[in-house]
Amino acid sequence: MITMDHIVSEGHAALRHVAKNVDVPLSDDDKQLLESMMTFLVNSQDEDIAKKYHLRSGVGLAAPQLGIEKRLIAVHFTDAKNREYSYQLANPKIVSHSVEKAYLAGGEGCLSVDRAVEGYVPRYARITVKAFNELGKPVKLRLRDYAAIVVQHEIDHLDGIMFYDHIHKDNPFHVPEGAREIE
Ligand code: K1U
Ligand code: NI
Repeated sequence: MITMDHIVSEGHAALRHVAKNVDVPLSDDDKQLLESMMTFLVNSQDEDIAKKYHLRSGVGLAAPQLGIEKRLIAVHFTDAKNREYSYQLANPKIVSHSVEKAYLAGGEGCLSVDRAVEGYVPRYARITVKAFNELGKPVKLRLRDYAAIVVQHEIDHLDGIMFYDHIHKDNPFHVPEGAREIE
């Protein structure tokens, strides 16, 4: 079972490397890894389990956060419209995106960052992602707003990018022209 002990923190090289694509069909090891990443997210959102195992709550996790440099991510959350997003993805790729940007009003956090980092993190408001699911089936996801932001945060982990790399250096609360705030 994945716990916080398995999650690497800032300073670990895996968080700054470009991760490698995995073979499709997925190996049993990669399938198992995706499944345990999803179980971590589900557990982390369960008050009792999270308390028992000292888990920080997460909506997404990328393999490099476990020190594993593979292009695998899991996301699990509901958006403001109560739509559920629960995906295990291999080799995710943003194939198109909006010009419009969006950012979370409260900024972003990261399970690999044990400190609060203030500032807006502008990202594409809408993205289309191609990937393979846990069964090795190709999937195409059209995501917007919060869902688009979470998936971009996770794909960034596969490219060695941390959320604060996107924060304006001189004015962390700078709003790029036309960017939309998401509550
Ligand atoms: O990748 C990670 O470190 C997980 C991170 C993902 C993320 C955070 C903020 C914006 C986009 C993506 C987290 O899940 S931090 C925890 C979090 O945002 C959250 C947890 C429970 C409920 C609601 C949000
Ligand atoms: Ni993160």
